[in-house]
Amino acid sequence: MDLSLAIAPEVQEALDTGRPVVALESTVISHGLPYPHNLELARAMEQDVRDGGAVPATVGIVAGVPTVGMDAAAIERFARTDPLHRPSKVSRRDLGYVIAAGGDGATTVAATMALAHLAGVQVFATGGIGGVHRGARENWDVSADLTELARTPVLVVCAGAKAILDLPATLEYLETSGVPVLGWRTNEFPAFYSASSGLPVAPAPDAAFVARAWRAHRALGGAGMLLTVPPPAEHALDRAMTEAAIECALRRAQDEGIHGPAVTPFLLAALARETGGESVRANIALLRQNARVAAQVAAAIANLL
Ligand code: PSU
Ligand code: MN
Repeated sequence: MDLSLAIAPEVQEALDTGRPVVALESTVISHGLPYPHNLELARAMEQDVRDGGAVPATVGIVAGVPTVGMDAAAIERFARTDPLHRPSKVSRRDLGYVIAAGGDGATTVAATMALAHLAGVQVFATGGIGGVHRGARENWDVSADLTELARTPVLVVCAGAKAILDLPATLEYLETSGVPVLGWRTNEFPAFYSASSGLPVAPAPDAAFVARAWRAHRALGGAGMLLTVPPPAEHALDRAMTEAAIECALRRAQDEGIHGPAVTPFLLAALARETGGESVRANIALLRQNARVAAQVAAAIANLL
């Protein structure tokens, strides 16, 4: 079946000539960070990818059109997050609906992977993936990011899973799904706002190594892969303080009856308030670092071919 996918000319040209491309998601713009930090961040990440020698492709549904490589005007519109005009949060299951409805949709990790793969983009940089929520034993809240990693061949560069999640359960899920979890110069799974979680990952020394592991994984029929990058030390948050703020945010989400796709944006906003904006600064710093690492990795993959 045919689907019209809009690929920015610059992105298409890079793909045609085997040059590195890095996909970026739009949920983090429309639902993950407050305005105007989100707009600055979206622009800065594109520049970080360029500085690393790759072409950025911000992904979203723009007026019903799945788009790989959003233009500046679309990115600006997606950053204007007043409740009346905010693009909806689009995960894998929502793609068809938003395309049919002709609206704007900000794509999550899962939906961004799906569109990136369709366009032929192999590397994608984000902040933290969704995962198994705390309390999943009762509420079954497991992000579609995990099922997407199990089926769609895209290498996702991130700072682990958000600390608001159940990290051991998230790693178990990834293991069951055959999703490799590599650590960028670390053997510990990053906890998003801090570098350490006490959980193991397979250390990768450099981009060339990651590229070789990716090629072998793909050749053996594997799908998604994670490269986890510890957040920059100077912006990492104190773990005890973060944990207390998370507990508080989780209680509030429960009291207010927040569920479904609203949970993650609610918790991120609550955490930003609890930490006096520290979590937003940390989030931005690690997103930018991930964009730089992803550009290096995309270049190393292009060099293998
Ligand atoms: N990482 C961030 N901020 C975010 C997200 C990730 O730093 O806003 C978004 C991503 O788009 C991710 C989504 O895919 O949260 C997960 O949502 P859910 O748990 O509802 O699947
Ligand atoms: Mn969920």
